[in-house]
Amino acid sequence: MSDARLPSAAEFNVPMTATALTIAGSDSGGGAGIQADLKTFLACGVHGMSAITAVTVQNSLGVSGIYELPPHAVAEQIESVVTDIGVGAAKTGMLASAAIIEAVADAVVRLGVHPLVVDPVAASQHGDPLLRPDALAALRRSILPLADLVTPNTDEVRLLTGIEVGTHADMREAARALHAMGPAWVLVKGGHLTGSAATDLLYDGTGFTELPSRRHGTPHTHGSGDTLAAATCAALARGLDMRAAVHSGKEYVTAAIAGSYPLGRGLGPVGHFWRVRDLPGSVN
Ligand code: PXL
Repeated sequence: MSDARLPSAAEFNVPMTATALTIAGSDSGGGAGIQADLKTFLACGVHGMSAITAVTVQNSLGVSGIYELPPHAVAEQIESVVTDIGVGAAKTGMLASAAIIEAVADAVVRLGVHPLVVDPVAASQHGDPLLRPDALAALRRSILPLADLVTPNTDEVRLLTGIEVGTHADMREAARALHAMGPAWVLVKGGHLTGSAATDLLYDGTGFTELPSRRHGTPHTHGSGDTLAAATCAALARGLDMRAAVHSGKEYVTAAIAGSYPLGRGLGPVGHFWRVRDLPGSVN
């Protein structure tokens, strides 16, 4: 359904309702991926939409199957919602393959999807790969230059830059290296570092801002990275500037981690309910 005469994003519907689009994979266990993003969008007050890249077969014990969608099907989902409903902000999560990455990058450019938060998802919390190894180069080349914000954890930093982050100085070096790959803003997440504070580092090419928060000693943090990126995306869709949006995203995910809960026999999810939890029979 491509049409070379498509109008620019400014000519598409400017929605009265704040809208956000997630371009990501489905988690059948409901804790991460598309499911985490849509719950986050709801809790953060925006109308959530999805372009599914892959369906994972997954529960609290891990990922046992991945079914990728055809790249053109991913692009068509993006085009469909952009050209009718309008997209106030978008985020990417699991992109699975180089072919899907190229299709997403092409659609983002052609349709003027903006602002774009890129969570460079490479693996699940159990270590199950969610990105083909040959797709890393495509992520670097085709998606990072389109990102208004990229939100890697320390494992993703190593894959993208080769930098092994162990200290705050390493985080700064990594932020500089990532910024040189094209994104306007970089948020290096320090949650995997040891220490009592889970400090993240925000960098816009000129100044560093450290975003400390209390570390919660729970193993049930499945979907926390997706949730941070989605909450930041929702805040951008509601018109906040990047710095305020990242603070808002961090506030939402920190409370969601504090409200995480065990589920199944493995790793439970973060609690997305905390802004809507005073309902009879709610989970927490
Ligand atoms: O949390 C990263 C992530 C993203 N997307 C999907 C996932 C996961 C982690 O398991 O399953 C679909």
